[in-house]
Amino acid sequence: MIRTFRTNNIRKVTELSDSLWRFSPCDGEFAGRIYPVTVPCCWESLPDFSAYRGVGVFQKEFQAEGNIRLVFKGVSHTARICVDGREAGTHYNAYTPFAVELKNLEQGIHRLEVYADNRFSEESALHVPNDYMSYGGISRGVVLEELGDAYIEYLHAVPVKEEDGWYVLMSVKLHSLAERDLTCRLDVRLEEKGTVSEKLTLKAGEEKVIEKRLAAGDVEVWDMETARLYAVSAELFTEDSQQAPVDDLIERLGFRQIRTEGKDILLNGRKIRIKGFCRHEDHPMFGCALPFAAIEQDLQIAGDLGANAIRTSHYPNDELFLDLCDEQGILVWEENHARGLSLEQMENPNFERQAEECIREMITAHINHPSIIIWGILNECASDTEYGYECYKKQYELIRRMDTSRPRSSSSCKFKTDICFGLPEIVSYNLYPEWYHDTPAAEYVKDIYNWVQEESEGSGKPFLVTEIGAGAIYGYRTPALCKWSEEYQAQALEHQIKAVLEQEGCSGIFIWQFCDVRISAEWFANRPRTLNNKGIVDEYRRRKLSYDVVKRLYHSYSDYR
Ligand code: ADA
Repeated sequence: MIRTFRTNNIRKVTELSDSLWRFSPCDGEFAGRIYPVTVPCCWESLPDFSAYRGVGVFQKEFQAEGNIRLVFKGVSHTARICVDGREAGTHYNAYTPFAVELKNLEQGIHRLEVYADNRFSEESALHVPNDYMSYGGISRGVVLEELGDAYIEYLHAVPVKEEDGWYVLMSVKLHSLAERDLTCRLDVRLEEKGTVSEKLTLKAGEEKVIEKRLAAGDVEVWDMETARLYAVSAELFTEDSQQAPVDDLIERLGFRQIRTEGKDILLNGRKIRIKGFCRHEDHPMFGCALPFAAIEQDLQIAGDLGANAIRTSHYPNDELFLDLCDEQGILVWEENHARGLSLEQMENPNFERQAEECIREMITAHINHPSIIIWGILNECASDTEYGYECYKKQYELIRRMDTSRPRSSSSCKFKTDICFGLPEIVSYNLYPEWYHDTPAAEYVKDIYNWVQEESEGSGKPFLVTEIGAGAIYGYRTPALCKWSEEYQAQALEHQIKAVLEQEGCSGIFIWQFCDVRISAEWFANRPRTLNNKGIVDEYRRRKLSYDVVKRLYHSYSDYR
C-alpha cells in the first residue's frame, strides 16, 4: 500500500508488492544466499540479518514496454538501482522518495535489482551511528508506472486564504519523454469548485513547471475536529489525444491556515496547544518498514492518550503516515533528516548537500499534506556555532523558497548558547529536567523560557518544548522510585507535562517519546537493551505506568489555548 487514496485513473500504476522478491546479502557469511522476502522489507527482520550492516540486493522481474518510471518511496539508506543489469539510478537517504525513468523498453520481462547499503562511512553525513537505527532494505513501497509521451511529476496545491475567500496556488511539473515537440493542454480540477487550464508546448525531453491559481470560494476548512480533504486532479492532453488524457495525477489538500502571531501558533485563527509525541518509524517486527495497520495502531494509541500532534523525529515520514494524519486531523511537525550532529559532523563535505537535498525531496513530496503545520530542521545540531548558523540559515531559506505557507523551527539542546533563534518563526527546545539533571521541571522550563525572552533573538516568538521525558525499562517496578523504573518515569512526566503546559507563552509539548526504539549498537553504553527506553509504551506498544499519567494530563488540557 502506497497511499490511502487512488492517485491515478489514467496512468497505469502497479505496486511491486504482489509477490515475493529475492533478497541476497552481498557481504558476510551468507553472501549470495537467496531469501524470499516481501517488500517493503528491512533485512533486520530476517533471522540471519538482525544486525547486518552492509550491502544487500533485492531482485524482482516485472513486465513492461515503452516509457516507465520506477518510484521508490524509501530505500535504506543508500540505493543503487539496476534494470536488466544496467545502472538506472542512485539515491542517498532512507526517508525520501526518488524515481528512475526508463524510455523505450522492449516489450517483455525485465529484471530489477535494488542494492541497499546501510553502512556508516564518510560518504554518509546524515546516517551515522546514532540514538536510532539506520536499518537496511527497501523500507517503503516500490511502484511501476507506465507512461506515454509525457507525464506529470508532481501536482502541488497550496491553499491560501484572502479577503474574498480561499484560493489554491497550483504548481504542476511536466516531463516530456518524446523525441518531438508536443502541443499539450493541462487541466487541473478542484472537485466541483472549478477547473483551470493551460495550453502549452513541451519541447522534446523538456521539463516545465506550470503555475495556476484557482478561486475556491467558500470551503469546509481542515482542522483537528473536521479533517475535510478535497481532491485536486491534473490531466495532461497532447495533440494526439485531444479526447483522452495521456496522463493524470490526483492529490488531496485541506483548506487550513497555519501562522504565528506573537507567541501563538494559530490554526485557522485559533491558538493551538500542541500535545504531542516524538515518534520514530520503528518496530521490532518490521524495523522502519511499518505496515499500514501498524502505523494506524500507533495513531490510535496516540489518540487514546489525548495527543493531537506527532513530531516525525528525526526525518521525513512515510506518506501513508501523513495520509492518515490528514484524514484524522492530527497535526504534524515534519523535519529533515538529522539528529545531534556535532560541528565536526556538520563539516563533513557531504553534509550540506545531503541535508538540503533531503529538504527539497521532503517538501516536493509532502507539501500538500494539511496535517504538516511546521517544517523542522537539524535536530540538536551545532546551532551554537558560526558555521552551524550559516547552515541553519541556508536550510531555513531553502524551505521558505519552496513553501511560504508554514512556520519553521528547529529543536535545540544548546540551552543558553543557541545563536540561531533569530532565524525561524518558532523557538523549540529539547529539555530533560529530572532525567539528565535533577533540576525540578517547572524551575528549569521557566529558566530556559525566561532566558529566551530576555537574552535571545527568539524573544516574543512561539515557544515549544519538542522533547521532554524520562527512561523506563518496561516491567521494572520498584517503590524506590529510582531512574529506569516505570514509577520514576511516571513521576517525572507528571512534573514535566505540567511544567510545560502551565508555562505562560508556551504553545505546547512533544513528549520524548512515543515508544521504545532500537538504536545503533555503538550507542549501547547508557542505553539499556541497546534501545532508547523513553517510550510511554515499549517497543511492542505495551503500556508503562506513565501511560495513564500522560492520558490523564493530556485529556485535561484542551487543544486550544
Ligand atoms: C535528544 C535527541 C533524541 C534522543 C533524546 C534522548 O533530545 O533529540 O533523539 O536521543 O535526546 O533520549 O536523550
